Amino acid sequence: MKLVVAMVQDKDAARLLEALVKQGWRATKLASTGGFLREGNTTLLVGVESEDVEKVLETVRSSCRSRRQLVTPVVGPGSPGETCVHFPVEVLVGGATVFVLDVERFERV
Ligand code: 2BA
Repeated sequence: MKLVVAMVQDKDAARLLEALVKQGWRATKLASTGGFLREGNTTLLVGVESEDVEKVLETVRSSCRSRRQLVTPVVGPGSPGETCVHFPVEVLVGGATVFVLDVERFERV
Protein backbone atom coordinates (compact mmCIF):
# COMPACT_ATOMS: atom_id res chain seq x y z
CA MET A 1 0.00 0.00 0.00
CA LYS A 2 1.11 3.60 -0.68
CA LEU A 3 0.23 6.99 0.71
CA VAL A 4 0.00 9.70 -1.94
CA VAL A 5 0.59 13.16 -0.42
CA ALA A 6 -0.42 15.84 -2.90
CA MET A 7 -0.01 19.57 -2.30
CA VAL A 8 -2.31 21.44 -4.65
CA GLN A 9 -3.63 24.94 -5.10
CA ASP A 10 -6.88 25.70 -3.28
CA LYS A 11 -8.50 26.53 -6.64
CA ASP A 12 -8.03 22.91 -7.82
CA ALA A 13 -8.70 21.10 -4.56
CA ALA A 14 -12.49 20.68 -4.82
CA ARG A 15 -12.29 19.38 -8.41
CA LEU A 16 -9.54 16.92 -7.52
CA LEU A 17 -11.30 15.67 -4.40
CA GLU A 18 -14.53 15.16 -6.32
CA ALA A 19 -12.70 13.21 -9.04
CA LEU A 20 -10.90 11.01 -6.50
CA VAL A 21 -14.04 10.18 -4.55
CA LYS A 22 -16.01 9.56 -7.76
CA GLN A 23 -13.43 6.92 -8.72
CA GLY A 24 -13.81 5.22 -5.37
CA TRP A 25 -10.66 6.36 -3.60
CA ARG A 26 -10.66 7.61 -0.04
CA ALA A 27 -8.96 10.91 0.65
CA THR A 28 -8.32 13.34 3.48
CA LYS A 29 -8.09 17.08 2.87
CA LEU A 30 -5.81 19.17 5.06
CA ALA A 31 -5.54 22.95 5.04
CA SER A 32 -1.86 23.82 4.55
CA THR A 33 0.32 26.86 3.90
CA GLY A 34 3.18 27.11 1.40
CA GLY A 35 6.49 28.03 3.01
CA PHE A 36 7.52 30.38 0.18
CA LEU A 37 4.33 32.28 -0.68
CA ARG A 38 2.87 31.89 2.85
CA GLU A 39 -0.52 31.41 1.22
CA GLY A 40 -3.08 28.74 1.82
CA ASN A 41 -2.90 25.59 -0.23
CA THR A 42 -4.40 22.13 0.20
CA THR A 43 -2.70 18.85 1.07
CA LEU A 44 -4.54 15.67 0.16
CA LEU A 45 -3.69 12.29 1.69
CA VAL A 46 -4.78 9.34 -0.42
CA GLY A 47 -4.14 5.79 0.75
CA VAL A 48 -4.22 3.36 -2.19
CA GLU A 49 -3.01 -0.03 -3.32
CA SER A 50 0.34 0.19 -5.09
CA GLU A 51 -1.17 -0.72 -8.47
CA ASP A 52 -3.55 2.28 -8.26
CA VAL A 53 -0.88 4.94 -7.69
CA GLU A 54 -0.52 5.79 -11.38
CA LYS A 55 -4.30 6.15 -11.77
CA VAL A 56 -4.39 8.53 -8.80
CA LEU A 57 -1.49 10.54 -10.26
CA GLU A 58 -3.29 10.72 -13.60
CA THR A 59 -6.34 12.13 -11.81
CA VAL A 60 -4.12 14.70 -10.07
CA ARG A 61 -2.56 15.69 -13.43
CA SER A 62 -5.92 16.14 -15.10
CA SER A 63 -7.47 18.12 -12.21
CA CYS A 64 -4.67 20.57 -11.37
CA ARG A 65 -3.23 23.44 -13.38
CA SER A 66 -0.05 25.41 -12.93
CA ARG A 67 -0.48 29.18 -12.66
CA ARG A 68 1.81 32.19 -12.73
CA GLN A 69 1.66 34.36 -9.65
CA LEU A 70 3.27 37.69 -8.77
CA VAL A 71 4.92 37.79 -5.38
CA THR A 72 6.80 40.58 -3.62
CA PRO A 73 9.82 39.05 -1.85
CA VAL A 74 9.79 39.37 1.93
CA VAL A 75 13.26 40.53 3.03
CA GLY A 76 14.62 42.07 6.21
CA PRO A 77 15.18 45.82 6.69
CA GLY A 78 18.05 47.38 4.69
CA SER A 79 20.98 49.23 6.23
CA PRO A 80 20.15 52.53 8.01
CA GLY A 81 19.66 55.34 5.51
CA GLU A 82 19.27 52.93 2.56
CA THR A 83 16.19 53.02 0.38
CA CYS A 84 15.06 49.53 -0.45
CA VAL A 85 12.53 48.93 -3.23
CA HIS A 86 11.04 45.45 -3.56
CA PHE A 87 9.85 44.55 -7.04
CA PRO A 88 7.29 41.81 -7.50
CA VAL A 89 8.65 38.68 -9.16
CA GLU A 90 6.69 36.06 -11.05
CA VAL A 91 6.70 32.45 -9.87
CA LEU A 92 5.16 29.45 -11.57
CA VAL A 93 3.15 27.56 -8.98
CA GLY A 94 2.93 23.97 -10.07
CA GLY A 95 -0.25 22.06 -10.64
CA ALA A 96 0.69 19.74 -7.79
CA THR A 97 3.65 18.62 -5.72
CA VAL A 98 3.31 14.93 -4.99
CA PHE A 99 5.12 12.52 -2.68
CA VAL A 100 4.41 8.77 -2.80
CA LEU A 101 5.29 7.01 0.45
CA ASP A 102 5.39 3.34 1.40
CA VAL A 103 2.81 2.44 4.05
CA GLU A 104 4.24 0.08 6.66
CA ARG A 105 0.90 -0.81 8.20
CA PHE A 106 -2.73 0.13 7.62
CA GLU A 107 -5.64 -0.54 9.96
CA ARG A 108 -9.24 0.61 10.09
CA VAL A 109 -10.53 0.08 13.58
P1 2BA B 1 5.15 27.53 -1.66
O1 2BA B 1 6.28 27.10 -0.78
O2 2BA B 1 4.36 28.71 -1.21
O3 2BA B 1 5.78 27.80 -3.10
C1 2BA B 1 5.00 28.34 -4.14
C2 2BA B 1 5.82 28.47 -5.42
O4 2BA B 1 6.88 29.41 -5.20
C3 2BA B 1 6.53 27.17 -5.83
O5 2BA B 1 5.65 26.38 -6.60
C4 2BA B 1 7.72 27.68 -6.63
O6 2BA B 1 7.34 28.05 -7.95
C5 2BA B 1 8.06 28.97 -5.90
N1 2BA B 1 9.12 28.75 -4.92
C6 2BA B 1 9.08 28.00 -3.80
N2 2BA B 1 10.23 28.07 -3.11
C7 2BA B 1 11.03 28.88 -3.83
C8 2BA B 1 12.37 29.37 -3.67
N3 2BA B 1 13.09 29.01 -2.60
N4 2BA B 1 12.87 30.20 -4.61
C9 2BA B 1 12.14 30.56 -5.67
N5 2BA B 1 10.87 30.15 -5.89
C10 2BA B 1 10.33 29.33 -4.99
P2 2BA B 1 5.71 24.79 -6.45
O7 2BA B 1 7.13 24.32 -6.54
O8 2BA B 1 4.76 24.23 -7.45
O9 2BA B 1 5.20 24.46 -4.98
C11 2BA B 1 3.83 24.66 -4.61
C12 2BA B 1 3.65 24.33 -3.13
O10 2BA B 1 3.94 22.93 -2.93
C13 2BA B 1 4.63 25.05 -2.20
O11 2BA B 1 4.13 26.34 -1.85
C14 2BA B 1 4.68 24.12 -0.98
O12 2BA B 1 3.54 24.29 -0.17
C15 2BA B 1 4.59 22.75 -1.64
N6 2BA B 1 5.92 22.18 -1.90
C16 2BA B 1 6.66 22.29 -3.02
N7 2BA B 1 7.81 21.59 -2.92
C17 2BA B 1 7.81 21.05 -1.69
C18 2BA B 1 8.73 20.22 -1.00
N8 2BA B 1 9.92 19.81 -1.53
N9 2BA B 1 8.43 19.84 0.27
C19 2BA B 1 7.25 20.23 0.83
N10 2BA B 1 6.34 21.01 0.22
C20 2BA B 1 6.61 21.42 -1.04
